[in-house]
Amino acid sequence: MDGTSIVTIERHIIEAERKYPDASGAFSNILTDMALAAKVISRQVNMAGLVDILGRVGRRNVQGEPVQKLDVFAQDVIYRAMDHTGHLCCMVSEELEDPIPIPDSFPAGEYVLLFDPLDGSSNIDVNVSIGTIFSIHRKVSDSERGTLEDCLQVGRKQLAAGYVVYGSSTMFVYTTGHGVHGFTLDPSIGEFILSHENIRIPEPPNRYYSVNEARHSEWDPGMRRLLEHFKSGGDGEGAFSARYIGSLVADFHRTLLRGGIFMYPGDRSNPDGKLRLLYESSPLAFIAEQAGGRASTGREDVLDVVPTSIHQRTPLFLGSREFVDEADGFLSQG
Ligand code: P6P
Repeated sequence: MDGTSIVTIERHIIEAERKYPDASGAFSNILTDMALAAKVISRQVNMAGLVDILGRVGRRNVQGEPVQKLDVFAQDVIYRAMDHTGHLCCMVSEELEDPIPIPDSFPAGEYVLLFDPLDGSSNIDVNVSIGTIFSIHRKVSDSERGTLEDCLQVGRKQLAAGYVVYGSSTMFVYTTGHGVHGFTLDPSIGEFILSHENIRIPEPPNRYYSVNEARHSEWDPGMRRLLEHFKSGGDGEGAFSARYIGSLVADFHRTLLRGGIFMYPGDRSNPDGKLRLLYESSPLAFIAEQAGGRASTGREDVLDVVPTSIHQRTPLFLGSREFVDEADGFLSQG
């Protein structure tokens, strides 16, 4: 690629806005602001080994998990990038129990941002890839300042979804319902450059299954049979390989680019599993479907789940359509 054919994320978003009348300027600005926040977080994550920002803050987040300093930093960066823009009516973050209002000193807008500022943070101090996940909905209530109704919307109504993976390189991947597009950060110019246009989950997919098998004894019989099915080679197109990083964004990014299935099932102790619906499973499900894949709870499409609380969890089977369909088949047998 010669230097003149660089497509930055800002250019890509503007060109999409012109191409698709449903993408408004405000909506484009939210995506651009998220890209800026991602650059700032990326810099801090990549410095983590050098600067004393590792280790636990000593507090626990609403999930009862120890909070890492980078979690706090990422939360603050996204909040400050968004709170004053006049595009949002409220926000939801994994780090905070209640919806985040827009300060009265700033105008409110027509969109809702739901995000996990730094997922997989337990991997920070062992240098495993971590990520940010976000989802954008349009405000549906009559209230100027956003309400719970605006936050609890079914995934199929998402306007946009995306994630940032802070790995060997930092990538920003998003969809607005017109395909999935990936941008790689060039730190030398501080720009996200289009590197993966119109990502499609490969067909035939690589035969990877991705699950924490340590929970096998807690699983329902259908889940145990499903794993045996994959271990024995599935429907006979060749043996599967196990791949599990333990960082959702990294496991999903591999699944998106190579195919396979990522699974975080419910079990006896946690019937709804561990992963959150609104700001983890739902945005990744939107991306997976836009890339030709599927996302299921094991009983229904993730995008059809009607939320009842902002931090609710859901079982998640995500990736190549044929493997997710197989998962539904085994899990429906109970
Ligand atoms: P387990 C990381 O803590 C996380 O929230 C996700 O990023 C990841 O997919 C999952 O938990 C891993 O959970 O139970 O396998 O350690």
